[in-house]
Amino acid sequence: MAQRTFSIVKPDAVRKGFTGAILAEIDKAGFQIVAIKKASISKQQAQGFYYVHKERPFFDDLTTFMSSGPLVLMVLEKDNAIADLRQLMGATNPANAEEGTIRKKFAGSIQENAIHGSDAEDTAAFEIAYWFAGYELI
Ligand code: 3AN
Repeated sequence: MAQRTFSIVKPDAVRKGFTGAILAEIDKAGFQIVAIKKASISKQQAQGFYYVHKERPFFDDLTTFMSSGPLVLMVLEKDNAIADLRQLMGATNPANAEEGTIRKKFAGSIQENAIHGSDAEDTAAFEIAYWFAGYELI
């Protein structure tokens, strides 16, 4: 059944000019783009988004990085979207990412790793509602 997930082309990938190439990978993998917007977010907005990581040692660096420049926020839809996007992204650390994955091709480091994708149904619902209003998701 069609499922929605939330994704971000992170500031490192936007800065390096990889947005179009990453969107092409997402398109080729069969995802529909339900909603998309380019934005620059504040550190406070990044902290709210990543609050589950607030106790992790990398939280401050991560939220500084995510608010360091424009990014692209997306809601994507396909059958099995959450798991399929995670597979297309590859491992968090690009050094461990499989050949052909977005992180293998475009990520620079474990922090600046090109793309975000929700990891479960409850986080997808939270993340979609955090960045998009209902009227943007028709
Ligand atoms: P994923 O993005 O693969 O779901 P998470 O949820 O464990 O990975 O981590 C969220 C984000 O935090 C990652 N995308 C990455 O940018 C950053 N991150 C995760 N682990 C580390 C780490 N050990 N050092 C620095 N940044 C990290």
